[in-house]
Amino acid sequence: MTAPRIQRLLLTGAAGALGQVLRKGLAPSAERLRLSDRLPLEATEAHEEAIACDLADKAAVDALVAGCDAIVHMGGVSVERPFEEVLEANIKGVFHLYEAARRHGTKRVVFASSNHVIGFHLQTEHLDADAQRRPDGYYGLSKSFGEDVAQFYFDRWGIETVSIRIGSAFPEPANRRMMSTWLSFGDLTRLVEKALLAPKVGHTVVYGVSANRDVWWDTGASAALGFVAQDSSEVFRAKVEALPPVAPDDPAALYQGGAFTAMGPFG
Ligand code: NAI
Ligand code: 15L
Repeated sequence: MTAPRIQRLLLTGAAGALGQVLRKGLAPSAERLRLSDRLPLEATEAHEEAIACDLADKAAVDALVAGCDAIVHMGGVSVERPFEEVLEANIKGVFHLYEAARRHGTKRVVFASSNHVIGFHLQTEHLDADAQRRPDGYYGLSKSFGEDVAQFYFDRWGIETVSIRIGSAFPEPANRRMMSTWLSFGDLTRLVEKALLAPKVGHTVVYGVSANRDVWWDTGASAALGFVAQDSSEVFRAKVEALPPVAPDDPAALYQGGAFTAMGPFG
């Protein structure tokens, strides 16, 4: 095994579903792994350290980032929620993170963006990373803002980012839409590793998706990082197609963002 090239890697959202996957999967990539979430966490391995932090707290995020040479930013609101919640965790949170990265000289960020940045495109469309953004809610808007913050901090301060528009990262696809959008945990981990270690990424936007039969997204940008998807939703096809059918005019069958396009209003 080659020696890790990152001295101290910060993983936000470490208590979340994908954070728990990456906590294990990224262990070989860094000498030290700093785990953070607003939920309490414990370091259980010699290479780990744990710091609780609310991303909405600018001073706390500044202290959290000190000493880290790279960040995998998975923390925040991960579904459609009222704007005020999304504002604190995702919009202020991503600004606090990059501002801290600038102050502390952090060189590379991997940002968990989402397919909900382009959620209002039809499922019949094939998109590359330059496709018009069509966010499908406050959550998608916050991820779109995060991508803009990443671009700005590269153009102005040279901090490199790979923004991964993650499709659906779950143990297995839960419905017909996810047959196209599914990203296996193994492929997620391999993609994040490449995003952390690939040379000269500037700000690159990639789609995070496995090698599914009917993918809606161009995967050239992730291939350029050296990523090769090893899994496919195809092995789950019979199970998913046994589920009750979805009406053709249901948002779940119409739009790339699926049900997110029809959520809200809140209150
Ligand atoms: P999750 O909801 O399981 O994990 C998010 C974590 O962020 C939680 O542990 C939560 O406590 C933490 N968090 C929330 N607000 C916070 C705050 N203000 N300060 C500090 N921590 C806070 O979500 P999951 O599925 O693990 O997703 C991880 C990231 O990937 C999220 O940013 C999500 O938007 C993104 N993503 C996930 C997809 C998926 O299919 N799982 C698809 C597209 C994007
Ligand atoms: C996301 O961005 C969410 O974080 C996740 O919970 C799923 O809903 C996923 O997108 C999806 O579109 O399937």
